[in-house]
Amino acid sequence: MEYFLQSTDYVGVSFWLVSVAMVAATVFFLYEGMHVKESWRVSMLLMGLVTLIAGIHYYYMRDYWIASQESPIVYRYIDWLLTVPLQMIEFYLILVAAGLAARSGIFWRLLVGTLVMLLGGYAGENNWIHPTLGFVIGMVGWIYIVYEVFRGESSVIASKKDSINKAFKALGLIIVFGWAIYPIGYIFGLLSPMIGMGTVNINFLNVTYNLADFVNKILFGLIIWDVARKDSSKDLQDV
Ligand SMILES: *C/C=C(C)/C=C/C=C(C)/C=C/C1=C(C)CCCC1(C)C
Repeated sequence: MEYFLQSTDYVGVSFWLVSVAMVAATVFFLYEGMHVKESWRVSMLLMGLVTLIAGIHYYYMRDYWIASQESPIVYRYIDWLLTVPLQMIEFYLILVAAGLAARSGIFWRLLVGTLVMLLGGYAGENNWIHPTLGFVIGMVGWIYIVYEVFRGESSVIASKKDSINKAFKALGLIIVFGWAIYPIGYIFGLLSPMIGMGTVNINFLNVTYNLADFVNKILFGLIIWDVARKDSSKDLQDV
């Protein structure tokens, strides 16, 4: 049982780095949110809330890991349960912020996909169901979200405005490639015995999840910040 971070604990170091990055990102998003045009402020505030919620959980996850050297499964999934839906709202909000007529059904469908994905993963990681089954259920939820973003109602609406379409596609790429880091962590961390790659490797699982959270919360927010900023300065030029 350790109380402090050890120099050999590279997983602990990754928890540490991400926890501090989340705090810094929160300050950045909240501050920058005050300087974009009004219709983008709620979007920027949401990004700040996502990194704030993640930051709080990371402080707990970090301590949990350092003390027990075990996966902080409950903290991790509570964090995801709160932050992923907030990011799904973002998809809906950027359409609204851009003045496009979007229906809230877009958000509700993305939420259903999120819940299926996270419940599958949670049940699998806790061994309530076979980890492989949990993985399959999680994949179904994820694929459904990808479908909605690229082929569903929201993508059709986004295509009506060029600048938004670009942002939508960029966020969509995060949902595909950034999010793919999570199942990679799950496969090589938890399913390794099933694919003949030795024993469960929670070091790999946690480092990979930590990297994924960094990309999918902070980079995701930076993309929105970039669109918001460009959309705001364009308006100033129009005046
Ligand atoms: C801020 C947190 C985010 C964006 C978390 C995203 C989590 C995922 C995309 C998790 C995906 C999973 C699968 C696609 C299958 C296996 C189980 C999961 C839950 C790790």
